[in-house]
Amino acid sequence: MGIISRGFSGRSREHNPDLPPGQYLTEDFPVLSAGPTPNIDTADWEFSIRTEFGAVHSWSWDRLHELPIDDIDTDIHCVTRWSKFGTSWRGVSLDTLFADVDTSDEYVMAHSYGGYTTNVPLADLLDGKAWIAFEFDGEQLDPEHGGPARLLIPHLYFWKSAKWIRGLVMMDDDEPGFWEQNGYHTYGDPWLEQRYS
Ligand SMILES: Nc1nc2c(c(=O)[nH]1)N[C@H]1C(S)=C(S)[C@@H](COP(=O)(O)O)O[C@H]1N2
Ligand SMILES: [Mo]
Repeated sequence: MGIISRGFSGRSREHNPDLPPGQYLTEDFPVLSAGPTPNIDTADWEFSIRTEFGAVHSWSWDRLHELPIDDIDTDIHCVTRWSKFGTSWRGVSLDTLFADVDTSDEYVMAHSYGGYTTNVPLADLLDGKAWIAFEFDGEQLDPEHGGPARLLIPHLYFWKSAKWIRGLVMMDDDEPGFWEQNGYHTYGDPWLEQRYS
């Protein structure tokens, strides 16, 4: 390479190449929830994947923790323009959870405890791109941030990372979830600034 962009070293962090357009960096971890924080006991918690054939694959809290657990170090980007670098999480890869799932559908609706929904293409959940995360910064995930467990899809705007995740339902068409019905972009790539539709 050897090409250093002009003025980079003298300019402020809006020119940081890891910061998507229109974003600013924050050290805080803002809480953004459309409703109250549900109180979910891990003894009652269950996560499921439902296919177009009616098959339901489900995991209790204990069964989830018997699966291989990944350490994830990633930047996150909220559509309200904050980004946070180098967040650390632990969770189970969606590749692991989809390993035995037979589906031809290409879209997924994520459903949360409390009723939140968000849509995502299946391809964006696979190949090491998404997790069911239950630890943040070495601690159990705080309920405000989606504990006991949330979806983590760091390459898309953070509204796609459904807190208090309860299940995924396969869909043959891309249908809008909660924010997508309210004007947010159907896909939400932060590098393309796909904020609103
Ligand atoms: N269940 C649920 N998940 C959600 C939301 C929500 O309101 N409910 N808000 C989304 C939005 S808009 C963002 S930016 C992130 C915020 O996550 P945080 O509160 O941990 O920062 O969660 C996303 N996941
Ligand atoms: Mo958001």
